[in-house]
Amino acid sequence: LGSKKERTLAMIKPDSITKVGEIIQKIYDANLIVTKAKMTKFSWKQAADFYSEHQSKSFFNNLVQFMTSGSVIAMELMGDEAVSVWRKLLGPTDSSVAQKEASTSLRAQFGTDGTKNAGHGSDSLASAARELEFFFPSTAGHSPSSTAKFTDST
Ligand code: DGI
Repeated sequence: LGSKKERTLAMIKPDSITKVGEIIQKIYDANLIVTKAKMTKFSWKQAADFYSEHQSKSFFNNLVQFMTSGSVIAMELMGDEAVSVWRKLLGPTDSSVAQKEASTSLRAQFGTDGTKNAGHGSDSLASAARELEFFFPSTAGHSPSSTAKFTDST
């Protein structure tokens, strides 16, 4: 009754890859479940495509540099209000801001600053659909060809 099951795209960024155990524990503690997972490494183009909405920003190059600096783990999370629950677990975008908050978030615990901030979470259901398709493309064969897809380079 009243539950709103959602899916969202969560990503553990390169600075927090060694914290995967603690992060997945927090996901389950928050009553979300991991329904898909993939450990991979972004090429420059894949990271730039994933963050294309920020391409005109001053921090864009730093962001892509960081996102390609090591492995990431992309996950599909499912549960009630998964989009906002995961964003709340992450905390504020800037880890130094997160560290000043009373409640402990993943970015407060594992992030460093505005760029190295431990994780990513889709900010809406529409973003979640797009970002899940990026990492976990559907095999139905009707997805838009203009959308950059994540494919392993191995
Ligand atoms: O959804 P978020 O990751 O919380 O935030 P966002 O979609 O606005 O930005 C995406 C990423 O870009 C963010 O995780 C880190 C980087 N970023 C955003 N704003 C800034 C930034 N990096 C720096 N250095 N400075 C910023 O103001």
